[in-house]
Amino acid sequence: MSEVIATYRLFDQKGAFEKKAEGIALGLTIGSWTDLPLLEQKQLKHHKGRVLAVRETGRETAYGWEADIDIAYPAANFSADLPAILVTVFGKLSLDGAVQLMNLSFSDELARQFPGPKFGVEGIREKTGAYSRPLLMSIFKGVIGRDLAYMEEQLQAQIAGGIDIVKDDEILFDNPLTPFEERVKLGKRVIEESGKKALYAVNLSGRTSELKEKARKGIELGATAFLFNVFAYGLDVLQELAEDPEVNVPIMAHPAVSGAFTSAPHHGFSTELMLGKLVRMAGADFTLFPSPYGSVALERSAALKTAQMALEQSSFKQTFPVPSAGIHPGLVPVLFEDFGTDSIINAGGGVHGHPNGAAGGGRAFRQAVNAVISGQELTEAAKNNEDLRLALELWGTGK
Ligand code: 1AE
Repeated sequence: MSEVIATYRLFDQKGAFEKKAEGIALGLTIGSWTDLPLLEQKQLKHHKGRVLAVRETGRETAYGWEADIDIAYPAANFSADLPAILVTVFGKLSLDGAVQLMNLSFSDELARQFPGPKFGVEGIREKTGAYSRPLLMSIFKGVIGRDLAYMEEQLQAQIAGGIDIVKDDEILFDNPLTPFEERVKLGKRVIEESGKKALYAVNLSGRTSELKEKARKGIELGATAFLFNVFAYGLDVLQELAEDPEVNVPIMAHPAVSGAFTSAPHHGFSTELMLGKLVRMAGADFTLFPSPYGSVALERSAALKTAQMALEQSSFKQTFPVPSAGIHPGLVPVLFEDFGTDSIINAGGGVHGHPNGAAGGGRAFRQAVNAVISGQELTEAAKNNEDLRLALELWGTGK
């Protein structure tokens, strides 16, 4: 049967969870807060949510005892799009105090309605020519209020330092000093002049109704990737872009705003569901999320589960996990240990803040990656690699 199974985390008194689960299964489908005497048996059979499991975890929290419950919702209740699915499984329930939506499992028939990434990990490796190592990504920094000449200098330095992908800062929107189309042209020219296979993810921003046209125009002018603030727009907008055959460049999902839905310990969506599973289904080729040890830290288990959901075996191509924020070369060994080769090391301050500028920052990261691959300690590698030495001196090693 085509259905979606929702896993919730509930908080209540011990032994109260079966009744609560039944209340949710009925309340989010054909029931109400009071008995509806005219419910038909046929309706109940075809449309009521089914409680599949109730697992008390044995943990006591500030909101009471904890339990995870699974409820299956028949696909007959909703249209095959994420807005309808999210409202079905978590609509009014999300407003009802301490409750978390931890995961969603889609039947194959339902999953087939979603695009997944167009390029995924393999496609991005082909585009950048970078195999058997994590990719390196950096972020334009301090660009607001600066002109194209400043961006050009930054882009040249980042690419010269060996960065594979450069992205706009998520807070850089269309503006008179560095308009979208001019940034795209600049990116294309600088990358071509470098002779490298780097990508530049320009921030696709503006009104929702203008995005597709803007994306097409960007591609016509040479855009190689788009950065997209998916949680300010909604997952369905990402899906619309990913499904458009003319939007034939990778899309990078930025986590800005997602914390408003995911960060509370007993409320909202799990991080891994939003930033791992759903952005992948909706078509993101990359997913950025806070690393467990940077400046905007995410709990380690949530960061690891996010990467796992982005990469795990499924009918969709793999989405590249990009643990980010506060990353510097001294963190490369722990990034490797936690996220492995199929991940992207992403840094803004950790590239541009290097004493030898962004080129030095890029080189320091590459030296750190090479050291880890060859089984060398960073402090040992730093003896023969000046940029790495300077980075470690400035930011230290490890978490
Ligand atoms: C979680 C997203 C990180 C991001 O977009 C960003 O701009 C990070 O900057 P740094 O590396 O912390 O300077």
